Amino acid sequence: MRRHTVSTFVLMALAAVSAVMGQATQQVPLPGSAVPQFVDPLPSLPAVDGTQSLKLTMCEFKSSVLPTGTFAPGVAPETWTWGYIVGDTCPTTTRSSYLGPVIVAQRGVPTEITFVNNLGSAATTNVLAYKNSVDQTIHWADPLGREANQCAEDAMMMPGMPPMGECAENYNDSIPAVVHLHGGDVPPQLDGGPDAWFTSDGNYHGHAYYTKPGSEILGGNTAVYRYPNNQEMSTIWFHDHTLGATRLNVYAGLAGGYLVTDPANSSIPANLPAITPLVVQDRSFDKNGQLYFPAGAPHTPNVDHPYWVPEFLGDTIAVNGKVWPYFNVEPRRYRFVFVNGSNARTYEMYLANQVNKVKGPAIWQIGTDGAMLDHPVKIDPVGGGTFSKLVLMPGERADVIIDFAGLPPGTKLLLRNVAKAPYPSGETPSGSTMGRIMQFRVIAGSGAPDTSFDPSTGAPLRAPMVRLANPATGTLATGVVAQVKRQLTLNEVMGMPMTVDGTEYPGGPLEILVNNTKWNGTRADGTVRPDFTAIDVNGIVTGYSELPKEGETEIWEIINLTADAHPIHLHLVQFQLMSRQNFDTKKYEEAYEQAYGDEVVDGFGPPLDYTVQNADGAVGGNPAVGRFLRGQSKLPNENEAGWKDTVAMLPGQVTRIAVRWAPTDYPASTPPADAHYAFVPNGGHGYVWHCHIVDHEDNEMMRPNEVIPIPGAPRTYVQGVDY
Ligand SMILES: [Cu+2]
Repeated sequence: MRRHTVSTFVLMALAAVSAVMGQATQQVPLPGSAVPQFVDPLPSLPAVDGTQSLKLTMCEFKSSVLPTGTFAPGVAPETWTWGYIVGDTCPTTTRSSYLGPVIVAQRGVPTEITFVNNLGSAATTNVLAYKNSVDQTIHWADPLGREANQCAEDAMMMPGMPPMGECAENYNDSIPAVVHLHGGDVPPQLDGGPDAWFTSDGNYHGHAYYTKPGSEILGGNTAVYRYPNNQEMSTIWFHDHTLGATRLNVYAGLAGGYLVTDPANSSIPANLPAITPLVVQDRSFDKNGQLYFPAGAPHTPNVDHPYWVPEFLGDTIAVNGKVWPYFNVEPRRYRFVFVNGSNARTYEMYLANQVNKVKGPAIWQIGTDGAMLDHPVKIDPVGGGTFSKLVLMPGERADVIIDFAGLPPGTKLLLRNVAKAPYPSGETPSGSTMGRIMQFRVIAGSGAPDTSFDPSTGAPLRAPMVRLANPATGTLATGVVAQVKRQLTLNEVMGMPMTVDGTEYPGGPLEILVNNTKWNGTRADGTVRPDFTAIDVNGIVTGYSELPKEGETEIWEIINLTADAHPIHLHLVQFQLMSRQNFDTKKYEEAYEQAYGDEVVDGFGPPLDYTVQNADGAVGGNPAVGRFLRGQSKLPNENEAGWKDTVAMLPGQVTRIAVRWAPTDYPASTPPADAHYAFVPNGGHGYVWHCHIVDHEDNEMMRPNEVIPIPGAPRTYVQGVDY
């Protein structure tokens, strides 16, 4: 392994870095073990009517995130946060949650939302986690126009050398933000992609910024999006998606719920219990109760990126914006929608009695990211096996029913977490802290019979969903033909270790990539590979490699060459998991290096021509993985065998998904030329696909894709008219 000892020159630069870091507001971390549990109730997230036009303002305000008594007895601590506030007035009093509302939209009725960025400036923000942690050495939404990304390029050209000058400083100007509707079936202009950001002072915009024509008069800190809501009933959500800063904006609080209801679909039981959303997010705090991101206090510097950390893992767990809350339940059925809104933490969840440790009741999953399941799936902690825990990686949701019937009032249940972090082979969470998510307290019920939908009867939840994949065989469903197969890799790029003052620093991850390709698809010299398609969006050229055709079905085989699991998320579409299969990583990596000819060049794309099919008939520019596969294909877990927009891709495995670039409810036999969207799915910056570990997404584990529309397809949702 290459290793170098730094020169005096670099040591001086490092001293300069320390001096600059010293200017940041120092934060002393508060250990999670010092935070009291189950003191305050679960905040409820207000529902707002999405059949009317809405205004959501991004505001800075105080929330009572930490429990009462964390510092002084009986006093609720106050934490500076950001959030989406309904209306145009930012709160001046402390709120119970930083999270935005749950927008209840209706299928077929568009929701027009005016988003206003009122977050102010990084120079004056009270959210220290943001102020101290914006990293100018990663490719980010730099409002000061350094689109050439000099800091990032310097970091890449001189691996192992610490960034210098302004590259090592925190950002100090107007805060950029943009809103993405995660799981939303929306035109690309409304996707809220990473380059569609706009600043709070209205002066700076990413090159893919969009607002409804005619709304420019509202000012440059505003974007008006009119979502079509044509999709099936789904439990989606919205959150920030700013290039290279999403991890900080979401960490500060910019997320909310979005429910697409489908009252016209009479196959969905009418007696499902009302939804209680449960947004699970790990957080850390300083001794003043302020949000703490690891860069905010002395830490082992990553010399390549002074403030970015490969995976943020907090030491407390907040649900709906409150750390370790309790929730009172009557002995009857409840419907919860879990949202893993964490930066990097995976949860493996089950319920257990807090006193006698008896496991249960079971969690019945009734819906996945993008639609209802056909039948409820029982996740029984007593049963063992793969279905004993509800596993959610960042970005995933689960629509569930839990039946508390038969539990005596006074019973206390813990929602436990046993997922290792980083997932799946990191540290086991402590049973007294990160092994606990929240508490359910059983209180006396009314005694009236529970007439809500009973998942244990096995009754259907819907008319059977369209199947692209057959969950019993791990192959495409009968009658489904894939027009394209892609094999794409997940790669981690390691920095060079270095020695400073006799102390050895590991190089650490420099960036994490999909298909060994940078976000903008260009090489270090700014050129686009000949096998990529250069597209100019408002003067910025990006190299695209995924250009799927609307209506076509594709198989994506994602080859995970890293040591961690990654929740891979595709915008626009819901897809279906086909299977996962182990492969010989060592032998495949040898073939990969050989295909490169000499040494793999990090960030230069796949080793071979992307557009040429390999021996497995797959494009993507990678050696065929087929001959390196080992063992049987693993079928999806029953509760994953539905419409997903984010799915866990484990290390050492190839994960296969079936993606049709069309709405979910066209019959599987629909000819590609007829399976079209209501809008033209093309233009702007297109869509993106990425890892939903937000720290990874922020450091290049994301690629744009452009959908090629079906020519002449009828469109009922028209740009310039409807949005
Ligand atoms: Cu990742």
